[in-house]
Amino acid sequence: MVCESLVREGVEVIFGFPGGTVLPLFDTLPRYPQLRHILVRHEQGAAHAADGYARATGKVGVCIATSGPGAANLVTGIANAHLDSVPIIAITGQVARPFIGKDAFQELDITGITQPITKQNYLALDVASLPRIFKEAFYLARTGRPGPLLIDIPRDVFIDQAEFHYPNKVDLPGYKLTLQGHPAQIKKAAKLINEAQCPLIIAGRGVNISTAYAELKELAEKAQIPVVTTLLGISCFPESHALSYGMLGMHGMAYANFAVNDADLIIAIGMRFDDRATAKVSAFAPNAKIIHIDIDPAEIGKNVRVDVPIVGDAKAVLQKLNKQVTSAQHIDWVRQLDDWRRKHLSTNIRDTDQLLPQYVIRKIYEVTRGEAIIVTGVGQNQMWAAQHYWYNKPNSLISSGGLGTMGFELPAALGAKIGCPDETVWCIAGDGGFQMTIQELATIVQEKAAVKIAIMNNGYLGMVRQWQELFYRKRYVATPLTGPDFVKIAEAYGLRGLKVKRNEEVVPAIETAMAEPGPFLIDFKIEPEENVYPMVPPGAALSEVIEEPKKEPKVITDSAKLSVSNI
Ligand SMILES: Cc1ncc(C[n+]2csc(CCOP(=O)(O)OP(=O)(O)O)c2C)c(N)n1
Ligand SMILES: [Mg+2]
Repeated sequence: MVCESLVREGVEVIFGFPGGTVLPLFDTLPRYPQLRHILVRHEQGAAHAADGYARATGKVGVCIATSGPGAANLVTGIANAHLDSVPIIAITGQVARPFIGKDAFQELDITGITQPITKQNYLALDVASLPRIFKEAFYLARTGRPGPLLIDIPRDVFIDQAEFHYPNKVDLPGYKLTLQGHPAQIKKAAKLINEAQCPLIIAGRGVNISTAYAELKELAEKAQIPVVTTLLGISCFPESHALSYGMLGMHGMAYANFAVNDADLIIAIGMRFDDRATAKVSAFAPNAKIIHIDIDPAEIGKNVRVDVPIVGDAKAVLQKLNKQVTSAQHIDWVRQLDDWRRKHLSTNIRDTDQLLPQYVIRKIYEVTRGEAIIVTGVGQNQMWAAQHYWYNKPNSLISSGGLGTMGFELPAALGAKIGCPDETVWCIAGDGGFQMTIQELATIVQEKAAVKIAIMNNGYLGMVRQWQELFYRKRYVATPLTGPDFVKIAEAYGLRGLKVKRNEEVVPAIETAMAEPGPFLIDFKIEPEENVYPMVPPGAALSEVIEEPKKEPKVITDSAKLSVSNI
């Protein structure tokens, strides 16, 4: 029933790891050759791979784990998908029904544990309910605001029998979708847009999810509205476009942050005003009215005041909104932004003999001609990848935004490559994050997934070290980090690798990686204490962005200031 349901839902790939309670399911898998099972080396890798697969393809990612420790190992990956609205379905084994509640061997209340981090979860106590549960779960994963679901199946349910009836539709009276946007709200929004002198679009992951690329472009071009994006909104609007002003937020472009500060109208589309994007909320967009388009009504007014909320799917709402927006120029406003951009070139790279991570990322951009899917870790490497690769292809950045999960990079890159075998997939890893899920190199080799890996090896938990440098008087507690010889590690796992220490080696190494038919690893020994700039210090407003390293860094001793913005 499980396999049959997966096939009916069009599933082609499952990332999993077996164990006692899911053995009956694994035993059935060979009868379903349509379902490609990929054996990961740790269940966290299965969840992240399903996540990367889902983000890259727009399909639902599926992962399987056994009860107890297997299910527990999925939790970080499920939480990660929850925070970034990624549709994945996790199937877990559970102890047999008579043992539930007895602390049986490998029993864990995984539905209890994942209740706050799933869109919905199920404990399937009746075999006949399985088709309905699967139908519902896939429907919920795909519709509205996507998210993770978990289906927990006791071992004896797997081996029970019932007739299989796959429902044609779901019956979920409590699940109401608002997709079209209220016409009166759309009218109000159009009026504000038509009257604005300094309008600014902030586009988030919702635009990527709803594939509202053409609609966003039409709005921006028709009314000449500059566009900035959140981290997860990157690539929903071509960064080469004259109206693109990059990413906003803590490590966003200075000119993007200035634009938010001076705008008289913010049109926020499919973004949730995360604190890394808004910085100090009370000082966010002080001069602007705010239109917020989001599919999830719970996001409206959650973090910032909103003048015109529109609940709906970004694509559907923009289609209607565009009809009511009149053509405009906003010449002075656009000129002002261009002026800021000229004076505050946030993507400048120092000319130096040192191997700078920004330079490495820029060269990956140049060699791949901006056509790769980039999957990042978390920390400095992530911010450099966001800033110095220019994303012109829709949906080409995969990154852990909401949860900020180190170790996401390698398994998510595997998932993206499995889902998009014809695309070039580069994994930009931190030396810390890479060591958290390094074991998935074995999966990559076993599956012949040609992932290209670039480790930004600074010998530090770099982003935390940067905070210690700036805010804790350079006390580098627990951030210096040794690692193995990553090239030897690669070879031991069965893929080729190169170590790069000098600028002139960068491009040849990237080209070698690209020419290799299989996976390839490059260990870039980057400048250890390079920092990410621009930076809006924790607690500061977007307009207080620091562009250059200060000689005497301001030390924040007030721990309350840090508490809202933990790394
Ligand atoms: C699982 C997890 N643990 C801890 C953190 C806190 N954290 C954020 S960035 C960072 C440093 C990451 O180091 P590395 O992977 O080497 O990347 P770098 O910043 O050096 O590029 C840490 C520890 C996290 N985000 N995720
Ligand atoms: Mg590091």
